[in-house]
Amino acid sequence: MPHALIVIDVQNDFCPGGALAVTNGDEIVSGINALMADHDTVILTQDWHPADHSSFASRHGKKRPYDVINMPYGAQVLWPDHCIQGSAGADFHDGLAVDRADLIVRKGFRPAIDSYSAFFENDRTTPTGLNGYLRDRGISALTLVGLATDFCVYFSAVDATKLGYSVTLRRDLCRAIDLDGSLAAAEEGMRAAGVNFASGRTV
Ligand code: VGL
Ligand code: ZN
Repeated sequence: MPHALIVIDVQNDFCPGGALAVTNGDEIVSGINALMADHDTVILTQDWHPADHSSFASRHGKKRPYDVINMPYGAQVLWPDHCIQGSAGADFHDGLAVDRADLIVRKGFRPAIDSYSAFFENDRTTPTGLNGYLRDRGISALTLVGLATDFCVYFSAVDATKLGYSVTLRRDLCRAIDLDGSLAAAEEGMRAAGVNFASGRTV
């Protein structure tokens, strides 16, 4: 059964020194590279925002990063400016074996809507096209790794189970932002959705 590895947002801005740094986000890179060899298909996602993206606190007057606002599609956390299209922060981590990727899915490029999940934007209905790609390739089992566990990895994993994929999360190859208990909530949400947790080898 074809099995895809989906590597979520291993980009400079989510690594130490980046605009939205995830603690120890860079620790997972070599383990992810090693895991690529075990998969038929490797897909990378890339957070890819225009400079005026509506998820940036800087676009909302007095709002601060990590405040939550209501957008037409629901609640939205506001972030520091990050992963701006073409910037060094939007590049993949230097150590990531990008050449191994079959497909790179960019997301979050529409100014008015954020996109955490690799499958749907934050209105939960606009597809990215990844589901069609996987179906066309006959892929039904996915392993997810990357950044951040409690946002983009979480939304991708839950959407994948809803779409009928068998989903395994390699928790050791993910790192979290963890805002106000968001990691515990994400883990509970993934467990409830039927995501398989694999601690895997330590890397
Ligand atoms: C992410 C916040 C904003 C992520 C992306 O990759 O988890 N989090 N944009
Ligand atoms: Zn983003």
